[in-house]
Amino acid sequence: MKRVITYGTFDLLHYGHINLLKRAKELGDYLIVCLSDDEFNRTKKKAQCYFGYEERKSHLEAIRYVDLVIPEKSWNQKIHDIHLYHVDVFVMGDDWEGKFDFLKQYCEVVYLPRTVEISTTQIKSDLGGGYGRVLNPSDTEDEV
Ligand code: C2G
Repeated sequence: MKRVITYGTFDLLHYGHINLLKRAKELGDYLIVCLSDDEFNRTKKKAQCYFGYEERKSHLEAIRYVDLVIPEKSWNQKIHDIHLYHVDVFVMGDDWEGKFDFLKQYCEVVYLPRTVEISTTQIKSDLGGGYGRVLNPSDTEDEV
């Protein structure tokens, strides 16, 4: 069984993410997604996720290409993960081209072309910044 791993935040899941996961799975038989948890995501200098870790995990687990979702808590866990899960292929989008070549001594490293026309940043911008999540809808003004 050829085991593939990839890492990411996958917030506001969109077809660019799905496209990456589909192609990653095509490189093997079993796809592990290491999902940035909320605390680590804050250190990645990303805006607060719209969806929390458990919600983002449930989204990924519903995708046919994904076999296992585990938490990413640090930049430095990749070598450990590769050994622990007997990973054969490490995959990332090519916005990370070269950044993980140090893993080549442990497994195959593949950078796949990003889906350039979509991004979470673009989605937020298109929504006009009204991006804050309303947790108690009763707090909002009734739409007229
Ligand atoms: N991606 C893509 N096309 C897009 C957007 C994202 O192919 N339009 C890919 C990225 O290249 C990445 C994966 O989808 O491989 C997840 O993207 P993010 O959620 O933005 O993850 P990132 O912030 O790159 O976190 O330790 C590595 C980090 O956790 C990677």
